[in-house]
Amino acid sequence: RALGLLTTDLALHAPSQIASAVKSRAGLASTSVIISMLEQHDAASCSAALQELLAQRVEGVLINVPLEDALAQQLAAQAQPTPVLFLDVSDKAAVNSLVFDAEQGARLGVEHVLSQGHQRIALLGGPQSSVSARARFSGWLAALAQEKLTPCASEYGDWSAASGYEKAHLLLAGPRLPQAILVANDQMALGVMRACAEKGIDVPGQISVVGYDDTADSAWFSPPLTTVRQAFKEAGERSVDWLLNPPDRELTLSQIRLPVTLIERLSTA
Ligand code: IPT
Repeated sequence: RALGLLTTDLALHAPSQIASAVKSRAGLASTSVIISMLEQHDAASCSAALQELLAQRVEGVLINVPLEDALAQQLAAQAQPTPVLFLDVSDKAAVNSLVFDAEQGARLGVEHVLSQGHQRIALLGGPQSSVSARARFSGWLAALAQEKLTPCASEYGDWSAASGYEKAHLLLAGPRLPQAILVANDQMALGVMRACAEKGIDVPGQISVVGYDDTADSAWFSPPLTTVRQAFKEAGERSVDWLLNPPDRELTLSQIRLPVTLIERLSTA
């Protein structure tokens, strides 16, 4: 048996940890996984990569690529009758999906820093081409607005630690430091902490930093990172289980929303 995994850049920690979980779980079911990695997420590249997987007679395809609703729906139609499960789409997309609750994740981060008494909060979002990055960012704004707050500064990175480092220098350039920075993923948070260290800004003494993902290395950052945990292993496992035993897809769409949790470590106080 074989499944297909169409994934975004595996050099990023989150997609690689999902791929790892998918491989392990499929292995237990004596199923191989054919991985196709996309560096570009345009319609033509996605469609061509999906076609190549289908040509290898996979019995289901998992798509972990940030996709707008229309393109996801188009790819699902292209794969018919092969079942497809999407991991990085909005919950408005009319496709089978298994996604983490971005609104909850954003709210958990905001509530955490507010509970520590911080009000001057800066935001470092992910790339605006990613639906999940946009959902986290708008979730932050909504949670802040509930407390009648707006961010004191905001920037967007590209998920990499390098972009976190670079954008942190902009967020830290104003006359008053933010009291907390909410970051859309742990890799960018790593870059933020490096920028703070270089400027002699103590984390968490002067600034609290909250990440997002809880990838395997985040407990080893210095200081260990407070972050919003997305259980990638569970997501990978459940995706494989779904694809190997899809519900009767003629009847309804499966839209599974996984909860996230706040992991409090030492980068916030
Ligand atoms: C999302 C990660 O949170 C982020 O760090 C980055 O790796 C991104 O993936 C890459 O697309 S998780 C995704 C399932 C929304």
